[in-house]
Amino acid sequence: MSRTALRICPLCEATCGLTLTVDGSRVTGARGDREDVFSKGFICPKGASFGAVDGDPDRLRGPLVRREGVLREATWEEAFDAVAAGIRPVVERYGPHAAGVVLGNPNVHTVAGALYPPVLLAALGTRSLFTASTLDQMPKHVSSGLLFGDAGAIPVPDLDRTGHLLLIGANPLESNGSLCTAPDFPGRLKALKARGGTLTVVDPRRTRTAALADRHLAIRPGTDALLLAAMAHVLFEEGLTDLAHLAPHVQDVEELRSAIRDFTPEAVSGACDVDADVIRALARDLAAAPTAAVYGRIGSCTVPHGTLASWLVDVLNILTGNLDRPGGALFPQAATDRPPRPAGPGRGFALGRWHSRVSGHPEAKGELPISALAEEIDTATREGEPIRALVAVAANPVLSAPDGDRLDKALASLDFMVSVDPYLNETSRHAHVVLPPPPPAQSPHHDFAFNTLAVRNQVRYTRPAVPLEPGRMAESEILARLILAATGMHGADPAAVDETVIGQTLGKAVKEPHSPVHGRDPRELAARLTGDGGPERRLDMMLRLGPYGDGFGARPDGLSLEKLLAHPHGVDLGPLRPRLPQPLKTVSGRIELLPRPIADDLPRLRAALRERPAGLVLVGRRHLRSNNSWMHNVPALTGGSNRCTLHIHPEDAARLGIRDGAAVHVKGAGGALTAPAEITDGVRPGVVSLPHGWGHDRPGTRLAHAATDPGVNVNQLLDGSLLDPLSGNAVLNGVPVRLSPAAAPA
Ligand SMILES: Nc1nc2c(c(=O)[nH]1)N[C@H]1C(S)=C(S)[C@@H](COP(=O)(O)OP(=O)(O)OC[C@H]3O[C@@H](n4cnc5c(=O)[nH]c(N)nc54)[C@H](O)[C@@H]3O)O[C@H]1N2
Ligand SMILES: Nc1nc2c(c(=O)[nH]1)N[C@H]1C(S)=C(S)[C@@H](COP(=O)(O)OP(=O)(O)OC[C@H]3O[C@@H](n4cnc5c(=O)[nH]c(N)nc54)[C@H](O)[C@@H]3O)O[C@H]1N2
Ligand code: SF4
Ligand SMILES: [Mo]
Repeated sequence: MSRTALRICPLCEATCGLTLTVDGSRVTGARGDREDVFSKGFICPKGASFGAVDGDPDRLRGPLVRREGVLREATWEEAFDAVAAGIRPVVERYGPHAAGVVLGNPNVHTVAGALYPPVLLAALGTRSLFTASTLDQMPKHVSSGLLFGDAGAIPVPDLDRTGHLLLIGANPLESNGSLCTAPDFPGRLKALKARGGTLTVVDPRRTRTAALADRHLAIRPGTDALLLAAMAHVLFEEGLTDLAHLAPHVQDVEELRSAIRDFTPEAVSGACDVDADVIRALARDLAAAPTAAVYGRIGSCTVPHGTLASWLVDVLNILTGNLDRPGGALFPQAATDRPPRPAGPGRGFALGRWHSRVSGHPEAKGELPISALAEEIDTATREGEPIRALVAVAANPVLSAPDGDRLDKALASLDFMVSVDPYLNETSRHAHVVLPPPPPAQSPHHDFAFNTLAVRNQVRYTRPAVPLEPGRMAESEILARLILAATGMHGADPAAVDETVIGQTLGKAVKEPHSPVHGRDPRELAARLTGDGGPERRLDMMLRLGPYGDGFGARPDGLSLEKLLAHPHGVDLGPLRPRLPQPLKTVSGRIELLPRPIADDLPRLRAALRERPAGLVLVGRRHLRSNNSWMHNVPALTGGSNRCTLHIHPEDAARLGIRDGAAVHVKGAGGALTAPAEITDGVRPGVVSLPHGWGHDRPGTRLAHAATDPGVNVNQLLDGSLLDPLSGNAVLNGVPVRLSPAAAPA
């Protein structure tokens, strides 16, 4: 007997509602939920393969513990015993920073990943935190921190209402969007065009997104900050700035004008490979559009000037009065956000409060660059102890971060490592303990992270579509037990972790004058929480304290878990609304348009005007049926055009004597690899492209299908030394490489 169940898709940032068909504990089908308040039935090929992803036979069914060097099946009790025995001695002997934590991308796609890692970090007290953010959007956090005083305040393009979208280094027709949660991003772009709006795409590749655009600029990789600075320059020079409603909230406009004086279109044109006339036209069109949004993503972040480019994206939105207005770029307000505090000066955003031990990289947002993880493990210094124990949750840095071969060796040298991961893969194979979470159908879902980045305010929650199979443990319980084991409380009741958080949060809330529960008794509030277990009680608490919440009775129409459960397809909270100045937490209480660290980094950008390395540079690409490093094990999602090939322009191929399909030797600073050439004018001359997340040929993994067509690890071409200095973000795009035809077939 089959039945249906709702489940929000966790496989990308679009957060589509799915209707699953379930047979026993097996998911046999997935279609778009037409009643979902946000996704309205949209689904992509990955979502449609939810059942295959969920039911992958290579998913681990129970914990593994290393005994005499070999990972063997064990009980949960043995596994957590081993965690406590592995981590505690390291922390006690060498201090908390000798225990590192690595958090990977899927943490933003699970309830457990949102609720427990912050507790783990606070309890452990380690500064050795490395996450996928420094392979991704850390530049945006830093620019938001500096501009708005809050690293989490990221403006989102108002896709459904804008008249003009300038899209930089993003390919939502493959990625389905990022830092802009929008189910059916492709449909929303088509709707923009249908209502007479314009779409401009800046990308060295002619992507499917670029093909949809009114104008496509095949920029030279890594030079977007120059292009955007020149656009800002034109706005000033031609008197096209108009801060409009923003004027009372912005400072340092004149300082900005003089700081970017020398970034003229003529000066940047040669570096960017974009005509000065075109840059002027881009700036004029942006200023003339009734509403417009500039939006930058991976291609604008994972480059040497990632923070400057991210800053300039918002600078352009501000100078044209498009920030915080309908049709421009707005700050979403999620249902689980903290209750909005009254507007006014805040504490501001600090960078570099501590530095990495080996290379002295500044922390950003409490994190060290993941590019430095290997050296923080394998290099002893006088400054302190290397990392000797590692907790990895949903992370595969051996493939996703630079120089996986070095990291591979470093991980093998650890005293202890635990991976919370459903797979035995390139990274988790080094663990002494592997704790596998259940498949997604057996987990609840709520998008704590992506609702703060969504193009429409809405809230949805789905309970597990399938009950936990015998022997499985919910990921929330795994993480709660891991926290206890790592912090000297091994064996305590995991529910205590949630109850402690609830007690602390409510205790704080009742003291805040702007909180809806100001002055009440936290124990009385805790007793009112509903929900099946700790994570649901915490969700209930956040909803009720939040901006749309019922305030524990203060606003009876407001949100609570109970109300959300009564609306299984979600609750629509309306279009994005202007919110300034409330989100600002800068020391001045205003938007600080030219923050000191940014001004100090401009000379480096100026130097880039004159640098034009000869030779080819490498960029990445994504495929609709992939997801970073962990979906190549699902037969339905691999093959066809989803292959690890080197895209190369016909002119470059001819010059180098490379034939289509032939093996090419690619050499970078961190290593070399051989991949088959795919000759295509989809990539501009001077640029080659390889996707990331491949290279599934290491021993000791359990990824049977992925191993049949392993591909190569593009990140082996990097040595980890190329970073955006302000954010510590890895440079993954615009990397110099040398090519030659390979002797043997790829
Ligand atoms: N060259 C190059 N490199 C890149 C990029 C690029 O564009 N180019 N992109 C970068 C970006 S944007 C990112 S975000 C990173 C991603 O890099 P990572 O953060 O390493 O993420 P994934 O590669 O997706 O690997 C996720 C891991 O989580 C596991 N996992 C899957 N589902 C779950 C779950 O529900 N719970 C738990 N606990 N684990 C789970 C998977 O088995 C896998 O081991 O890669 C980066 N690397
Ligand atoms: N199908 C699929 N979807 C995904 C993922 C996936 O792996 N597969 N990963 C998810 C994750 S973790 C993320 S962060 C998002 C990322 O979402 P997007 O940012 O949309 O990622 P990409 O599709 O890699 O698009 C980046 C584009 O930047 C271009 N580019 C490279 N260098 C430069 C440059 O210097 N300047 C400019 N202007 N462009 C440049 C590349 O050619 C590429 O087309 O996607 C998410 N969604
Ligand atoms: S677009 Fe993303 S969230 Fe929607 S079905 Fe596809 S993978 Fe899932
Ligand atoms: Mo990402």
